[in-house]
Amino acid sequence: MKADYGGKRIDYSLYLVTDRSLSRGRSTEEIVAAAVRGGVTCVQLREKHCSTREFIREACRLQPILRHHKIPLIINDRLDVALAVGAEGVHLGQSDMDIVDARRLVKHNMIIGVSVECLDDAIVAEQEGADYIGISPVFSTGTKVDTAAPLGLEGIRLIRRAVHIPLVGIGGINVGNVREILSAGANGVAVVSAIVGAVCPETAAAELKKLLMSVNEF
Ligand code: TZP
Ligand code: MG
Repeated sequence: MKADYGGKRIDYSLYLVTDRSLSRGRSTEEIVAAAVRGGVTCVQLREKHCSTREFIREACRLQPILRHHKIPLIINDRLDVALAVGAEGVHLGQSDMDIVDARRLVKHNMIIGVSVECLDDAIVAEQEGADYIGISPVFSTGTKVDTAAPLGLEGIRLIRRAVHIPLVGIGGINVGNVREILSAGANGVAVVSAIVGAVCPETAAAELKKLLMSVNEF
């Protein structure tokens, strides 16, 4: 489940993606701290509506918690924010900065993840030097409205056969289907509502973690 990154081992198995709108009035810091106690292995700060300053402040608030547990912080969309706070990585969508341009700026000092919506995107992402791929979406989800058609488990299998870098499924993942995602060939699952929107994010993360670990035992 762990992938090499410049000598560092990155565990993508339980990848939390934040979302203020689902937080039920709790702070992102609070949600992330609980999710870390529950066992998440990677955290992406995803801010779509706040100012750049607030994005940076939020990232700085998460860093002590994540660094204490050696959990990488990945910044969604914004390489400038990732660089400003010294985050471990950036996650780029198909309309964000090109991987090649991002890599030119950060060399191999930062993880670069890319969302892909089809097999061809995945092949290109690997060729261009992405460190991991987010398969988006695997299942339909109400959390993100502008998604492509769900790729399903067959999409994961197809991409797994074509690329070698770590794959993380995202979209509609919960305790009912988390095991299938790994069995189809993904290295991890990225979840928003299943943890952020849970009454107890710690318990929700712990339940997902337990199920993920049970796949590895076989
Ligand atoms: N990218 C593709 S689907 C998605 C993102 C950010 C949202 C996934 O949310 P959920 O609640 O885990 O289905
Ligand atoms: Mg994006």
